[in-house]
Amino acid sequence: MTQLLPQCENLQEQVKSLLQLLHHEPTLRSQDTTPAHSSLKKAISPTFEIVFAGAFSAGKSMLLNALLERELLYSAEGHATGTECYIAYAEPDEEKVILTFLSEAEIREQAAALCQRLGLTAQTNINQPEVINLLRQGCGAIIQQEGGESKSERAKQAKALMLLLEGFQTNRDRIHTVNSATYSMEQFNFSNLKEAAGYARRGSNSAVLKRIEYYCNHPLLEDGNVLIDTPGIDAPVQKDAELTYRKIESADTSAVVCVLKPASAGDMTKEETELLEKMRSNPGIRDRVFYVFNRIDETWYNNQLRQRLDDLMSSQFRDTSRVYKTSGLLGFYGSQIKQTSGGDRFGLDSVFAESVKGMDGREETPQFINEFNRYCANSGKLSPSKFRISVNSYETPNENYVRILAEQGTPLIKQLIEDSGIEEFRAAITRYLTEEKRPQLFANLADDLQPLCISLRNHYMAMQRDLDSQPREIEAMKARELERLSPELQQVGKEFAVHVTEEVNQVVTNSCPAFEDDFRKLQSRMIRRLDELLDTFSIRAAYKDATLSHSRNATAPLIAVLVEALYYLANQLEDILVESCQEVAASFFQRLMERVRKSEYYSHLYRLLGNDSGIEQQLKKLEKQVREALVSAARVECDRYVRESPRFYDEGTFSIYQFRQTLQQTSQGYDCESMVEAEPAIRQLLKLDFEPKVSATIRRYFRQTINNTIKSHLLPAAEKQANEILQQYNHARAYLEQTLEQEAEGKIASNRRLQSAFEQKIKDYDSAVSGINNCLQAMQLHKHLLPTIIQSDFISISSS
Ligand SMILES: Nc1nc2c(ncn2[C@@H]2O[C@H](COP(=O)(O)OP(=O)(O)OP(=O)(O)O)[C@@H](O)[C@H]2O)c(=O)[nH]1
Ligand SMILES: [Mg+2]
Repeated sequence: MTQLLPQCENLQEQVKSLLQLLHHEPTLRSQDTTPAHSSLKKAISPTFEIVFAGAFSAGKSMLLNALLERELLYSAEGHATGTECYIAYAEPDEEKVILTFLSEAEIREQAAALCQRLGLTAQTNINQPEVINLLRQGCGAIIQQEGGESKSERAKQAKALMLLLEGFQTNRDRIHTVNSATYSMEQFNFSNLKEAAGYARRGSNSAVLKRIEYYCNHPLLEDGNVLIDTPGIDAPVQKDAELTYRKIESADTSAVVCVLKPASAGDMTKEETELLEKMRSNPGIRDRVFYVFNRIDETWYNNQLRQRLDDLMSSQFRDTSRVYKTSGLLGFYGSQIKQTSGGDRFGLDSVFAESVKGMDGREETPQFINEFNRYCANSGKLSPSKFRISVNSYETPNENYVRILAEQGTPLIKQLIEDSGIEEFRAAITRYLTEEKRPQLFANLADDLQPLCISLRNHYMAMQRDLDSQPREIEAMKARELERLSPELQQVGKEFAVHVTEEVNQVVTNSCPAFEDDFRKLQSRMIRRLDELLDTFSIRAAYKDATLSHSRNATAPLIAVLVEALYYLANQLEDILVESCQEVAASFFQRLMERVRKSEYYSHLYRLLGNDSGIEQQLKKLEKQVREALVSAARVECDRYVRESPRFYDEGTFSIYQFRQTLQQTSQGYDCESMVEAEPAIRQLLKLDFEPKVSATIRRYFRQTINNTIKSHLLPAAEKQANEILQQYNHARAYLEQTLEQEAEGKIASNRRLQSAFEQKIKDYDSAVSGINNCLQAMQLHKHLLPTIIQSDFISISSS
C-alpha cells in the first residue's frame, strides 16, 4: 500500500475544493476538468496498475516471470493466458493467491451467446447434466466437421463453449448463482503460487475464472504497484481478447507495458496498432508506456528479421524513449539456473525436472535447453576470445548443455542474462516505479490544475476590480446613478426611434406578415364590393336618377344612364376604400403600440420617469393624422373612377362594340323598359370599365400611398419624441431621487454581501492552493507550484 507524505494527506479535499470554486463561477464552467479529475485519482490512488498487453504468445507471461525472477504465471506455446492475472505486493510470509470465479449467471450468459452463434439448441439450462452433455456432444461434432479445434472460427467457438461447460462442471461447487465467488489458495490445498498458476492456466478452469490475484513478495510491487497479465489481443478466443482491450481502456489502468512481437514476425500486426491507439486515448495512461520488443533472440539467427526490426524501430519508435529489446525466455531461465550446479545437472533435475520427464524413459529436451544451445552455437553474441564453446552433434542437447555449463560456469550465465536484456528492462522499470512514478503523477496533477488556477485567479482579479469600482456610500451611489441619467435617457430615446424606424421599414419592404394580411383584406374587400355592385346594379334606379335631374324631359339618353352608373359605382367604392384603409391604419398602430410596450427601453423609461414620456399619446395622435391622410387619399383615388377610362371609346375594343350593341337595343323604344332589357349588356360595359381601374388602385397605386403616408408621418415624429425624452431630465432626476435612497441602500448592502462572499472565495482558493503547493514542495516539485493570490494583488481587500 502507498503511504502518502503527511503534507499530501489532504490533497484530495484541496483539489476538490479548488474544482468546486471553479464550478461556482458560471463563466468558468466550460473549462474542462476531466484531466485534473483523472490525474488526481492517479496521484492519490493506493495502487498503480501496470498492464502487460500484446499479441498472444508474444511472451507477456514469460516476461513477467523474468521480471520477478520466479515462475508465477503460466507460459506456453499457443493461447496460454485466458484471464486477467493481478500480481500485487505481500509481506514475505503472507504470500497468497485469490481466485475469483464467474457467477453462474455470467457463465449462462456466455454459454447462451456461444450457442446462438453456433446455432445450437436454445435450451441452455446448464444445471441439467443432460443439457451439458448434449451441448458438449454438439461442440465435438462441430470441431470434427471443421477438421480440428483451431481450423476455423466456428471450431474455435465450439472449443470455447466446450471448455466453458467443462470448467463449469468441474468447478460446479465453487460457482455461485449470481455472485462472483472468491477462494484463497488454502481452500484449494495449493502449497505454493506456482501450483495455483498451473490450476488457472488457460483451459477449462480459466474459462470459468474471472480473475486471479497473486500476492507476492517482490520490491517491484511495493508502493502499490500491481502488475497485470492479460490474454493476447489477438487471442483465438474473442472474449479473452476483448478482456484485454477493456482493461486498456479502463480508468484504473495507469501504465502499459506493450509486449510487441515484431522481433519474431517482422512487422506490427493490425491488433498491435489498434492496441497503441486505444492506449493513447486513455487519459489514465498518458505517456506511461513501455515498449518491449520481446523474443529478440529470434533476430540473432535471422538477419532479415533483425533488419526489419531495426527499420521499424527507427521509423516508428524513434521518439519514444522507453523502448526495450528482451528475451523473456533466456532472461527468466538464466535467472533460474544461476542457483544450480553440476549436482543437479544445472537445473535439468530441478528447474526442468517436470519437462525432461519423457515417455518410455527417454529424456525430453526443454525449450530453454534448445535455445541455450542455439545461443552458444549461432547467436554471435559470445566473443570467441572469452568463450570457447563447441556444440557437439554426437551429444544430446541436454548433454551439450550440461557440459557447456560445466566448462564455462557463471560467466556464461551472466552473459546470457545480459544479452537477454531483461536486467536493463527491469532496471528501467524499477527506476521508473520507485523514483519517477510518484513525482510524475503529482507533476501531472499540478500541470492539469495550472490552467484552471490561472483562469480562476484572473477571474477573481476582474471581480475584485469590479467590486472596487462600486461606491460604498449612499451619497456616492446616488451621484453615480444621477450621472448615468442623461445618457440613459438619450439611449432610451434612440432605441425608441430605431424601433419605430424598423417597424416602418418592415411595412415598406413587405416584411411584416400581419400588415400584409391586413392589406390583402383591403384588396379583397374592394374586389368583392365591385362584384356586388355590378351584380345588384339596377338600370331602373339609374334611369330614375337621370330623369330626375332633367325635369322637363320624360326620357333619358343611354349616356346619361351610364353617367349615373359611373357616379354610383365610384361613390360606393370610395366608401369601402375609406373604411378599409382606416382599418389597416388602426391595426398597424395597435401592433406598434403593443410592441413598444413590450420593449426593454419602454420599461426602462418607466423606471426612469414613472411614465412613458407621452409616447402612447403621441402614437394615438399620429394614428389620427395617418387615418385622415389615408381617408383623403382614398377619396382622391376613387373620385377618379367617375371618369370613364380613355380606352372606353377605343375603336376595335370590346367596349365600344358593346356600347353600340346596347345602343341598338335601347333605341327600340323611348321608355324605361327598352333600357331595362339592355341591363345585362350595360353591366358588362360597366364591368369592362371598372375592373381595370379598381385593380390598378389595389395592386399598383394605393399600397405605395399607404407606405408613404405611414413613413412620412412616423419617422419625423419618432425623432421628435426621442428628443422630448431627453428633455425629461429634470423630471427624471426628481423622480429618481425619490426612489434612489432606497435602491442605493439595497445595492450597497448587496455589494457588501458580494464583497464578503468574494473574500471567502479568495481565502478558500488560497488555502487549497497553498495546501497543494505544500505537498508539491514536499515532493520536490518546485517547478510545478500553483499560483497563489498574494496581498499585493488585492490591495483593496486589505485596505477596505
Ligand atoms: N524464443 C523465445 N521464446 C519465448 C520468449 N518469450 C516467451 N517465449 C515462448 O513463447 C511462448 C509463449 O509465451 P507466453 O509467455 O505464454 O506468451 P504470452 O504472451 O503470455 O501468450 P498468451 O498468454 O497466450 O497471450 C512460450 O513457449 C514461451 O516459452 C522469448 O523471448 N524468446
Ligand atoms: Mg500469457
